[in-house]
Amino acid sequence: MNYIKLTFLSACLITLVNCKETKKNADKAADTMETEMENMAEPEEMQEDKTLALSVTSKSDSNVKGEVTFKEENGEVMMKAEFSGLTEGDHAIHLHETADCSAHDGKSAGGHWNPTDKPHGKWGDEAGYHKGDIGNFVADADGNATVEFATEEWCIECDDDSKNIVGRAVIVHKGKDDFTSQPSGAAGARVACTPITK
Ligand SMILES: [Cu+2]
Ligand SMILES: [Zn+2]
Repeated sequence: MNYIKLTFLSACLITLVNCKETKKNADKAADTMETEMENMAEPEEMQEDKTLALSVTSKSDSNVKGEVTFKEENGEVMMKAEFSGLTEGDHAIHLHETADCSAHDGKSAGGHWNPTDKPHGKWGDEAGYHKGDIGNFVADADGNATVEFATEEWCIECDDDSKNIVGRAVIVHKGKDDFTSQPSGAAGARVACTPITK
């Protein structure tokens, strides 16, 4: 008796699974495009250690908030930053030499990151520039700004100290970089900071 019951139950179960399988196959066909796209995304996901997502801390009594992401791909590092709480107008953004944002005024991050011992300047200038001299950006009337920057002169955790941005800090200034004043462009107080760490 028990054996018969069990057999019947098994038959039901198999039917159920079969039904499920058929439905699964139909779904699979419909989702072919999606599956293909997922497969294509896989190699990129394997490089996840080459992406840094950082949140800035407000400094010097500012209300600045924001996120900065760095992503290395094919020998290029792309930075994307989004800030809020800024004063309207121009602001300088640099990489400073030390991943330490502990000081109230952000001075613990040190001077501009300058591994190649060049004068301060505008990025790409023949007269020289620091590897941290990203430049200026504009905040809108609401105090929001998006900054995008990409360069092959940086890397994320490579062996070349003149390129590795890990261990540095991102600093946003109250004012504008004049690209000439030494050693840091006279951009004023440091209003946001984040250490670049893994
Ligand atoms: Cu700076
Ligand atoms: Zn500089």
